[in-house]
Amino acid sequence: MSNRLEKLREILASENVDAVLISDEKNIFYFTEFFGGFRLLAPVDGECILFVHSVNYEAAREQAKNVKVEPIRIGEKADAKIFEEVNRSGIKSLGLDRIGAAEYLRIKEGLKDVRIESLDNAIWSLRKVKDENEIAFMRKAAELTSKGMEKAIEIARAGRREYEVAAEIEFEMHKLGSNGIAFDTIICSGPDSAFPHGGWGEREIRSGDLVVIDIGAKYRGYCSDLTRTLIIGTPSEKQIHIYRTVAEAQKAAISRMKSGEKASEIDAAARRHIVERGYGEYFVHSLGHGVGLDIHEPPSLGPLSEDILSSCNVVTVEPGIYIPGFGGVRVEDTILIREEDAVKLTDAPILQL
Ligand SMILES: [Mn+2]
Repeated sequence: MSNRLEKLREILASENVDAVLISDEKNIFYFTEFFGGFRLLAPVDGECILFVHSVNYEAAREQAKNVKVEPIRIGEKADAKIFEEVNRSGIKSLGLDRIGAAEYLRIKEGLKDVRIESLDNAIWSLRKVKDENEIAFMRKAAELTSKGMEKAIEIARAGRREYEVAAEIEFEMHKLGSNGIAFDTIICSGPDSAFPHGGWGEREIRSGDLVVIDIGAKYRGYCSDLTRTLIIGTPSEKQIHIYRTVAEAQKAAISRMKSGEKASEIDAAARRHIVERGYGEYFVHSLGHGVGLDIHEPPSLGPLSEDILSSCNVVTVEPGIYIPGFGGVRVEDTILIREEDAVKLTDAPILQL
């Protein structure tokens, strides 16, 4: 953990910034192993201070690593307290991560003599390269998610409703030790499977349906992401053609992935395949995204991405074809990038049609 703070300090030194004030709860967790901090003030040298509201003070004192914990008591103004600390330590330049506009304006107003900079991308440059511990947690999250999919394949049959399937998958993952879900479960059947982010509803699954099942367990704060599409009953020619196209596109992308590859080229490899099969206009999203403490984070695998894949990135590869009124197919895995190749962390069968 302190290794992460050391790297943060190297960034501060190279960017010539005296300190960074971190607001994003996942960023705070990344550096302190504690969820529930309010702000983390990390100077280029000297002690890091974690400001916490008194409701989380005792928990923070017990759990937060590498920081001095400073309570914000009832009736105390958080901003004023933090600004006072910034002034007291002689900080003349301050980096920020992700904050809202109102808060940014308050900081500008409250720290008039301090130069403010964004260090959001610099912090992502750390977070997108997973360390050994993170990879172990993500493997576990992926394993729990794969178990959830096993359950889904067992129970998603004609006559079951989307919400029942969603509930049973989540219960299964939870029973096995998941700390929660990484995002709202997607169970979209029949024509609704053409909506990539469709959630789930009351629809009863019927024979002839495509059913898109997109799920993710969380473990120790780390997310996972897995999609399979089921075909209920006997598949039609068109369903088979679409399904094969998507599965082949995913395979084409994964086979090219390794450290040093352009993320946009990986998207292009999958997209080219789908375009060649005549479904280009129905692949309406990027090929994939980074996964970690957030479900969507850098690097991005899309046509406009400027990211270069590097060893220990964890990303999804999730081509899809969505035909309004007909239905959709998506196949997705969470993938670990290595020096010479890429491996799936999630595991679930792909239909052999
Ligand atoms: Mn995804």
